[in-house]
Formats: sequence, C-alpha cells, structure tokens
Amino acid sequence: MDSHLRWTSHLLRAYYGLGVRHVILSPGSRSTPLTLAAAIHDGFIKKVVIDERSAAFMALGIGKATGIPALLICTSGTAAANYMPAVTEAKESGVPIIVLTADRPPHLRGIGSSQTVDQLKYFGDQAVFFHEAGEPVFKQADLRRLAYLAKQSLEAAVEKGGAAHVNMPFRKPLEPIPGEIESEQEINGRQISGSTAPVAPVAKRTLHLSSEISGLINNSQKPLVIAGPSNLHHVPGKQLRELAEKINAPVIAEPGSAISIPPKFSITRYEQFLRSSDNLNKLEPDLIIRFGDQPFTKSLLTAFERWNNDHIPVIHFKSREAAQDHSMSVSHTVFCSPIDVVELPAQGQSNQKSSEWLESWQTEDRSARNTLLEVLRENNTLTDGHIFSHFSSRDYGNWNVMLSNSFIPRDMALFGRSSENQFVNRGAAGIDGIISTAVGIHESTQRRTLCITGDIAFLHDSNALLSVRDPDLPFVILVINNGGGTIFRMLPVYQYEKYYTPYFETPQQFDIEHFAAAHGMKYKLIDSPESLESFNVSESDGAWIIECKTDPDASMKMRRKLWNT
Ligand SMILES: Cc1ncc(C[n+]2csc(CCOP(=O)(O)OP(=O)(O)O)c2C)c(N)n1
Ligand SMILES: [Mg+2]
Repeated sequence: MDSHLRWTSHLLRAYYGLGVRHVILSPGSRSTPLTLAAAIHDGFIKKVVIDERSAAFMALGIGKATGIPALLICTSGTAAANYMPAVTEAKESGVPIIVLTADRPPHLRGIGSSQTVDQLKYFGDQAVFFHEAGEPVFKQADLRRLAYLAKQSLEAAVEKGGAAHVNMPFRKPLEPIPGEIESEQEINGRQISGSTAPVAPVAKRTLHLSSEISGLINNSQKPLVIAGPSNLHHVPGKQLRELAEKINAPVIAEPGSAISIPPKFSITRYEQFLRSSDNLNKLEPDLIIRFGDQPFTKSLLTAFERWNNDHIPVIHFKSREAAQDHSMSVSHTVFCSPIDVVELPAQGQSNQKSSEWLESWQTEDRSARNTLLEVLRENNTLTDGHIFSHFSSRDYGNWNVMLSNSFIPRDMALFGRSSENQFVNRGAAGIDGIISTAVGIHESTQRRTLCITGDIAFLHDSNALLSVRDPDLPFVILVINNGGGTIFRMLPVYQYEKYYTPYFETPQQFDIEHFAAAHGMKYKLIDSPESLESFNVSESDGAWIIECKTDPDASMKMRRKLWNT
C-alpha cells in the first residue's frame, strides 16, 4: 500500500536532486504529506514560520542571495494568499521561488467545504508557472511526471525569474501508513549520501557584439556606465568592470546593484551633484551603457529624461527578460549573463580624451563629497543622513546589508555608497517583508547580516521577529525611527496639513525596546551623533535591534541642502 508520503517524498527528492536545499513550512493539516516529506529528509534545511507572508519573503531572500529557489509549503485556504506579496516581488525582480500548496481534492471543491478556496492559478500572472499536480497515483507514468514537474517548475522559476506554483490535492487520511516513514527515510538517506547535481550548470558563452554596438562603444568619447538594482546571481559584474576599464568610463552603481566598482571609476555622490541642470548639461554622455534593472534614484531618472531629449544611445546589458526601461530610451540590447565572456571591441580612440571625461566626473564627485562631509559635521542632531554615512565609512565588507524601501535606499545613495553585498526589494518597491527577506538572506548565505529599515516598514514586518532566534552569526536590525513614513514629505500632499500627518506620515509611538524584549533580542538606542560614532556594528553578536532615533525635520533639511532645492 502507498500513502501520500511516498508521492510527496518522490517530489521532494526530485527537487533535492536538482540542488534545492531550503524548505520554509507553515503549519497546517492538509499539507501534512508535504510537511512530513520535508521533515524526514535530512538533506533539507527546514524552517517553520507561522505567518505565510513572512515565510514567502524568507524564500524570496533565499532565492535572491543564492539564485536557487526555496520550497514554500502551506495548507489550503487563505494560507497561500499570504504568499502573494512575495510572489509579486519575485516576478518583478526576477527571483526564483517554488510554492507547493496543499488543497482539497476536486470532489470537495466548490461545495462549501471548510478551508477550501479556488487555488487553481491562484497567483494569476504573478506566478511564472502553474501546474495542478492531481491526486497521488503510483503508476510509473505518474511518478515520472511528478519528477518531471520538479524540473519543469524549477527551470521556470530560475529561467523566467519568479515563483512557480504547484497545487497538490490530498484526500484523507493525510498521515503515512505504518513503516512508511522509515522506508522513505531510508531512500532519502541514500540520496543524501550519493552525489547530487547542482542546479543546472549553464555553459559559458562568448558574446560577440554586433558591429553597430561595437562601433558605438569604440567611437564614444564620453561613455557613462549605470548599474541599476540586480540580484547577485544575475549581475554580470566582471563584464561591467572590464568594460569600464577598457573605455575609461565613470560608473554609477545604485544601492542594490550588487556590483563592486574599482574606486577609480566609481562615482558615488551623483544623487547630490547630478540634480543640477548645469551639471546635467556639462556631464552629458555620448553613450550610456546600462546594467541591471531600472534605476530608481531621482537624479538618474531625471538624467535619463533629460538626455533622452538629445537621443543619446543607450545600450542595455540585460540578464533577464523583463522590460526595465522607464524612460523608454534603450536603443540597443545585449543579453548577458554573469558567466558570459564579452568580446570587447579593440580600443579605437585616444586615451587622453577619455581620461579627461572621467576626470570631469571625478572632480564633481570630490567636490560633492567635501560638501557632504561639511553638512554632516555642522549638524549636531542625529539625522537619517548620519546613519548611512556612518555605515558606509566603516568596512562591513563581510556583512550582507538588506535595505528597506522608502527613503532607505535613496539615502544610501545620497549619504552612503553602494556595495556588492547590498540587497533591495526594488521589483515592486513594497515596504512589506523587508526583515523576512533579510532573514532568508542571512540563513542561506551564512553571513553576518544587517537589515536597515524605516520605522513603518519595521512595524509592517514585525512578525519576522518570530523567526529570529539565537543566530550563530549576528543578525542586526537597524531601525531608523524618524517617527513615521517621512518620504511622503516629498509629495505635494504634504501641504494639506490637516490630512497629511494622520493619513500619510502616520507617526507612531511604539516602544521598539519592548518588541526586542518580547522576541528575546538585544536592544540598543542610538539618539545622538556621538552615540552613533561610538557604535561598531561588527562587535555585535547574536540578534539585535538597534533603534536610531533621528530628527525628521533636520533630516529633510539636510537632504534639501544637498539636492540644492
Ligand atoms: C506594502 C506597501 N504598503 C504601502 C506602501 C507605501 N509606502 C511607501 S513608503 C511608506 C512609508 C515608509 O515609512 P518608513 O519605513 O518609516 O520609511 P521613511 O519614509 O521614514 O523613510 C509607505 C507606507 C508601500 N510601498 N508598500
Ligand atoms: Mg520612517
């Protein structure tokens, strides 16, 4: 006799064989066969997370950091609906996830049975793949189809970039028959000790650029390289560096671009000096070479609009299909993955001219840096700007840094700098699931992790704190508590005083120290430039919440001063 456990174990072994290692489970009854299959396979790293919304963002973090999808397992009903925000972000930012939802069998659907909803294509077009697995059938063809389903869903998640959804109906009894746990466990044990293939290795390709693109690169006197947000496993960082070096191009890499740029080419203060229309004219490139997704900083968005009017050619080295061209200015596209070798055209123009161009950017960058340091020094209240400047001037090279949305990634650009180990959720730019994403990144990379979040985003995802338990390597949440969603001050609605504060900024008075205590986390308050100066994140161990109480008015004033607005 067979039970559901043989079916689900067969599926999970297929995923394991393809290189999947993480499973995030949420408790429920209908998912018993899936839960037990994961529980009895020692090769999987398992995490049980009560809140499915948080669970799904953890899977997002794992996919983001490793390029290999985690399995999400939940019961029937509204459980899967809680996956939707992360499923949406996964599609928008091209991150693989595999969702396994348990369901009632068809004869119990549509007649008011408890916890039964229509789960077919539940995520609509937000998922990149859907398959209704059907009830377990142990014929050879059915078992082969199930293993093939693992391959098919994994390939869809990785190659299309997003969540693959497999719906799995089970009828009662849901528990295994006697002896079955042991027999499946034995097969699992054999699988773990045997060799397993990693996620499909892709062969190296040499990219020969078209003569038109080579010509543009060769003839350019003023090339500018811009890197938008990207995932570690997507970004052709080495190719970008080789290109920049070859053509002596200034490089602007946004926070979350996941690329390290040699200091000689790196332009860091663009959010400050590129907002001036004089500089936009003076520094107009004759060629823009883009990497990664759509940039999000205001200076770059404005620059694209402005330079687009002069029909500056834009070459986009993209590593995934999605349309990422807000200014509709990309004129040439090159598909390039991190393992591709780009055959760059031989240098055509004199180096003299190109280095003048680079130097003109470096001059602006230096001068802006001096202004920034001055502005930071002359402020004696703690501002949001101080935080980013502080963390960017310290070496946290071996830490992951997850940046929330709202002002956080923009302030990292304005006051700090981008680095290879920064992560963002810029696909749908939600303030949801930020801490959970950081937990997924932390656990799948086994590296120290700092999550920088605003106060509202922190409260939005406070359920994630349930999953932060005595980590071996430090996990630090830094809450910039500026008393609400202060980014809305940028909008015209800020003038509607009566409505602005209660409906938009939503100042909050929660005692964050109590959140830390309730979740067994250590807590520290930073409320002055001096207390910030004496804080060294690399001395943290275990789980921490660092609350930085900043002055929202002084923070806004400082930004405006740097933007010159
Ligand atoms: C899920 C979701 N809900 C609402 C928003 C709209 N939103 C954008 S920023 C923001 C406020 C964020 O406040 P906080 O985290 O304190 O950051 P700050 O604005 O102070 O930098 C909100 C609610 C969003 N982006 N995502
Ligand atoms: Mg805030």
